[in-house]
Amino acid sequence: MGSKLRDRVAGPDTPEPPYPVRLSGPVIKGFGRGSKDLGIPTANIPADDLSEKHPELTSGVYFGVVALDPKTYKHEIVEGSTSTAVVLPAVLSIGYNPFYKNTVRSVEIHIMPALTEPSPTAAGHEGHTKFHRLPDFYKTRLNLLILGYIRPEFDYVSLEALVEDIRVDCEVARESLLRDAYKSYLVDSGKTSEKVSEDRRWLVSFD
Ligand code: ADP
Ligand code: RBF
Ligand code: MG
Repeated sequence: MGSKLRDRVAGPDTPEPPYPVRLSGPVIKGFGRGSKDLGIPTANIPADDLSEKHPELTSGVYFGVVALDPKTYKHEIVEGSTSTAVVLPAVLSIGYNPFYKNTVRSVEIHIMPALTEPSPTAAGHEGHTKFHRLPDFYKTRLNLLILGYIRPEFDYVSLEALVEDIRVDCEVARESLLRDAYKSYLVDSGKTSEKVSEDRRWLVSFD
């Protein structure tokens, strides 16, 4: 964005319509740049019918929560039982990546560590940000609940400027998800509303 001044959180303290928005799809091959060029792996899911099905999702950067099908993706921290999907925070880009001038729209999701773990993208290691990385999970079904909008897509003067903005996006997503009404999508607090429970059930169900 050029400007270093960015809000620490995005959107209202409680998700408002149209959020949460449900997206789902198999993880497909992307442009092969995420890890290689940027050091930021992004799981791509098909964006074919997105404009018809979700006209509300304008191009931009969003945050939310994801789950991967435990039948094909065994999460490292789940020992023994592999039947329940793990829900993790995520930041995503929907659009044309103006920096790369893509001609097709893409949905690219960067999965972050649990909020109980230290953030690898916290400021302090100038120029040495390491983004979260999991073992590859191509072809695995991914369910995503988009909970809010962060910013529009921008073009950048340099790769470093793009990476720095994505680093800040990760921090904004974390702070945003730490609010009670958002955290309830990540952890079952017991006093979760019926609507949130229903969305959580959808998130972790794979047939
Ligand atoms: P591609 O261009 O094929 O999308 P990337 O370099 O963007 O390749 O890497 C994405 C792949 O890396 C994902 O499909 C997934 O298998 C893996 N991956 C590893 N860690 C993550 C993560 N934290 N978030 C998203 N994908 C990840
Ligand atoms: N690409 C852009 O050209 N402009 C952006 O503002 C932009 N923001 C992004 C924000 C996030 C959180 C993520 C994960 C990606 C973003 N990208 C953006 C896409 C990035 O260029 C893309 O992931 C790589 O090119 C790999 O395909
Ligand atoms: Mg990718």
